[in-house]
Amino acid sequence: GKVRAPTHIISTISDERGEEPCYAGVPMSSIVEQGYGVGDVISLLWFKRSLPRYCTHFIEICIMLCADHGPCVSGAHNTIVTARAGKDLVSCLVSGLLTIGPRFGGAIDDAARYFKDAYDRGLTAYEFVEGMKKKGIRVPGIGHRIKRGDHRDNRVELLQQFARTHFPSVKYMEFAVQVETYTLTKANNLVLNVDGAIGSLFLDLLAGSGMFTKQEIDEIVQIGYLNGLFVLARSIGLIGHTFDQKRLKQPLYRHPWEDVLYTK
Ligand code: Q5B
Repeated sequence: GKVRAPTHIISTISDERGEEPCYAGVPMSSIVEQGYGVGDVISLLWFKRSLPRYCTHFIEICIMLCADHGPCVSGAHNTIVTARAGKDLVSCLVSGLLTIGPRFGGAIDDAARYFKDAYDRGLTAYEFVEGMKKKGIRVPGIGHRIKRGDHRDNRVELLQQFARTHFPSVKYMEFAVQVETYTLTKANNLVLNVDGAIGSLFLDLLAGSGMFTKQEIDEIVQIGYLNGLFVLARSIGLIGHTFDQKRLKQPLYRHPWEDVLYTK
């Protein structure tokens, strides 16, 4: 019989060889005719399954709420400086994206990992936070440069409100709120931030939707899918900042001397 030469690539999420491209087996015509949204496309290409409408709606809300947070955050700042240096769209975008990490926007996966581990082990918020402190690790998903206990992040409240109305269970979110209640007793800026809200609520989505096995949830959390939501969302804003600077014909950026402490 014929022996198939071993392939160099294995791919399981999409196939463009037939009449029309398919995402996780769903043909493009169905995606359009059935009115799928970007949340459905993310479900197919990232999770390889169609998720219930409340889940895809939640994903879309995350994308919309994280699309931009003004010109002053790390990502937008880098993109603006790069655009003003006359660089092309892709360079402007990636220079902003490269700031996404454990301090800025990229704490969603770690927030999910630590909240899940602590909740599943039955730790109290106090035990969890103090345990992290002993290890010298900042609690991912907690803390913000401008948000405060008395000036909460409205995005967090919107996500929580949606989940309280539509999710079968919000146990991980409730744990994150207990953590926030405790951290706020330490400092007023140690609020549950947008990364922590998405991290904890995505755990609730994974655990409560009945669409994932325990093993699949562990794999998703371990691989780290969730920072992808921030990266994808913020790309929208970073592209916007690039166009904005070019439209405004802004000159090369140079940081003012007065704002630098030159010292030995
Ligand atoms: N302390 C976010 O810090 C920030 C602590 C903590 C225990 C914590 C910090 C942090 C975890 C990472 C995280 C996502 C760096 C943030 C985002 C998207 C965004 C951004 C935007 C958007 C802020 C002062 C004292 C120190 C620290 C202690 C601080 N955080 N202790 N656990 N988590 N969080 N990132 O204000 O005793 O004085 O040494 O790393 O979740 O990125 O809008 O800007 O949409 O674009 O710089 O919303 O919280 O405070 O570093 O001066 O710390 O608080 O140990 O204690 P700050 P620091 P001490 S959302």
